[in-house]
Amino acid sequence: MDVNQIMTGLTKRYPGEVEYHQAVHEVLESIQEVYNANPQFESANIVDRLIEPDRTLSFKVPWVDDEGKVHVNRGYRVQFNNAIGPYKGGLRFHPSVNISILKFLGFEQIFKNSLTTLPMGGAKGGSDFDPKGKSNNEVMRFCQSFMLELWKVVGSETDVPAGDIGVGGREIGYMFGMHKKLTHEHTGVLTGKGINWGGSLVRPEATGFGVVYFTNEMLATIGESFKGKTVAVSGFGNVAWGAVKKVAELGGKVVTISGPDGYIYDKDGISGEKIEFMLELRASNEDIVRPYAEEFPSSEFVAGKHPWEVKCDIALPCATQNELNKDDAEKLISNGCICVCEGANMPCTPEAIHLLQNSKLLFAPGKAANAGGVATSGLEMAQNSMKLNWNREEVDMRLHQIMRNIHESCVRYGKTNGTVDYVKGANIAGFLKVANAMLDLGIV
Ligand code: NDP
Ligand code: 2IT
Repeated sequence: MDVNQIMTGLTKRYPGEVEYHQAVHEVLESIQEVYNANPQFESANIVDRLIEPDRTLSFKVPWVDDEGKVHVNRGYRVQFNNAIGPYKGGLRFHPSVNISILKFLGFEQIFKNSLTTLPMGGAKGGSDFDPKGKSNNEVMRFCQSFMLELWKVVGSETDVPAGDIGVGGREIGYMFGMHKKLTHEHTGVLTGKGINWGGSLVRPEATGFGVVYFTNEMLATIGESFKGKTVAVSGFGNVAWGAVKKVAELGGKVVTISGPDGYIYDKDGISGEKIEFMLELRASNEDIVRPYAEEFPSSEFVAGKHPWEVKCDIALPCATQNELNKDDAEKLISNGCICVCEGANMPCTPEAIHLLQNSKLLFAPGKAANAGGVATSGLEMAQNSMKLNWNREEVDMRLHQIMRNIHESCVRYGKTNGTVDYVKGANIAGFLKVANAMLDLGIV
């Protein structure tokens, strides 16, 4: 495999799809050694077959607002690879959504899902619909219109979407309701469902919990833990909320959360009722964190900035892609940070990752660290298939074990000169399972 040549071809075929290029480049760089050492991969041209999605669907989503005005958004589903199981991956509703972002997310999802050890292929979808400021009824009508197209290509054994930015339990409910009406079936076609209609306990917290379980495993390799550590978190959505909750439980002190308007610094730490307040903030449909500072006097709001300038031992970026750049990495390093673990998908820029890895602090990529969300989606699918529900302890125990296993796989494939390159480890471990499955299945 010649990474430069492949990247030149990809960039020429899909000009301007920068996030997609970024994600593919990172994976190819990490796997090239293993790929080139196993000629059977090249004989079956696994690399060209892996970087091209199986199919990319785009469709029109018309909907009517509360004033009777008609709007049109774009909807997408990128079904990337189903070698090891049905397509699986979230739906993102955010005005920034475009095909490049969904292809990057779908591509990452292939390796992440493979790492979970559960039978799930990779996919992603969503829309440039902006839920901000929309009424409940507007969100419902949008979700229904979105599903009127999506239902043609999804199914519990075909493609199982879930949530991501802008898509939580409410949106999954409206989409599931429409799917049920169209198909006459009550089936596990989506995950992240409500607990009364097929959902799994722990799924809402699972991504954030998983990030913290994974970070704990990393810390243990240097004889450390969360106890007494200062932790900076970005975002205030689903992933950030779960992460803050678990860090507080393990004795760490989370001092920041952030939104698109800036960040909150809370010197006393974010725990107890403050964590529940995050949920209220998120549900307000306003998408601002500033009200937190008005509610809790121990905190201050810092407008228009990222939290990475705050002195911390551990940083957990949990908001969105490319939110932690080279300058941020420099600040973290000079402030003595010992571990950066990605809760969001691709939150660190390539330059930031390079710096963090060279500085020898612990760094883990999202596809390993945030896999607890989709893993618990896999556990929800398993419960749906059995028509049984596991209790909270059972799901949490399985999630915890999966995160330990992912950490072990990263160590196994990423160990170099006494340290662990978690990026390399995650990419190689995720790749091998999918590539070997593709070899077994022939050229399809
Ligand atoms: P949510 O919609 O619940 O929260 C995302 C939050 O981050 C929003 O409040 C969003 O605000 C905010 N945000 C967006 N851009 C920025 C920014 N530049 N700085 C600070 N905050 C920002 O989404 P999730 O918590 O579900 O997703 C967060 C990340 O985790 C994403 O990268 C997602 O792909 C990833 N992820 C999610 C999983 C899940 O199970 N939900 C699983 C694995 C990964 P606004 O909308 O106004 O931009
Ligand atoms: O990025 C992700 O892994 C998710 N948004 C969760 C996907 C899922 O299918 O649960």
